[in-house]
Amino acid sequence: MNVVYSGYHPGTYDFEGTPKLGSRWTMFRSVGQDGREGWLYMLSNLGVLAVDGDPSDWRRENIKPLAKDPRFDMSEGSFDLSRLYYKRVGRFAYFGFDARIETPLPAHYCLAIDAFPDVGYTGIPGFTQDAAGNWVTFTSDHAPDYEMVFRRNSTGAIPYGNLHVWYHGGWYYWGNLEDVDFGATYTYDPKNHFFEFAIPIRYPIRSSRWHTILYSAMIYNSPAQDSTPSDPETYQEPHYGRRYANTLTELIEVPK
Ligand SMILES: [Ca+2]
Ligand SMILES: [Ca+2]
Repeated sequence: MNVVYSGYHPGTYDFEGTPKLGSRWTMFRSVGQDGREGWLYMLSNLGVLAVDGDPSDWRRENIKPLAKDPRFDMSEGSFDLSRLYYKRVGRFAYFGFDARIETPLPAHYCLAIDAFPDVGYTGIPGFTQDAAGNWVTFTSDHAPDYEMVFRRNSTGAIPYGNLHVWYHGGWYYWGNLEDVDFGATYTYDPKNHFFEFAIPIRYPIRSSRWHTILYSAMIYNSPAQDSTPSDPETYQEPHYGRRYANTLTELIEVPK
């Protein structure tokens, strides 16, 4: 289990484990005025979503999808997206989404996040690419400041989940989400066709309001194939290459 630094209070250090298995433990260290220290460990399994690729916990918690797109509206099932779930639990933001795998095609799943007004990536269709090299642009209404990019292989393995940040006019690779500095975790279960991840709320969504859209793409320079929430610029049939570049507009507000 990774351990991440999660806050500082006078006289108290607070650490929290990543929620891979649904459990959560918190470690407190306090130092008294006389210099003596005390430790407290807490473990909780109650009401916590498990990042295990099993969607049943979202149903058990009666969490409705944050965004929807029709199932089977993309002819290539390995790019079809439908339900996107979100729930904040404590210091973590949990996400889950349907990610069908029906053919040996690998895919990128990209979560674009507009966290700050008046700045972010918009791009020029067919000339500029998103953080994953996709021919995807946005409107200035919701220009993303962050992008999480997960690659799913044909076997269902997820070789990486990366965080990119838009900074001073360019995309920069920030790191792998499972690096200890981030303390995030992700899992995909090809039997359930369900992807889950959790990320500490301070990365990268610490602003008071933010909007997001999830889209699928080929792993090599393609437009967005399908998205949730639905976006009219996505496709019903696979499209490849820069001449099919698309501009996504339907970002949805995420409650904090
Ligand atoms: Ca789960
Ligand atoms: Ca769909």
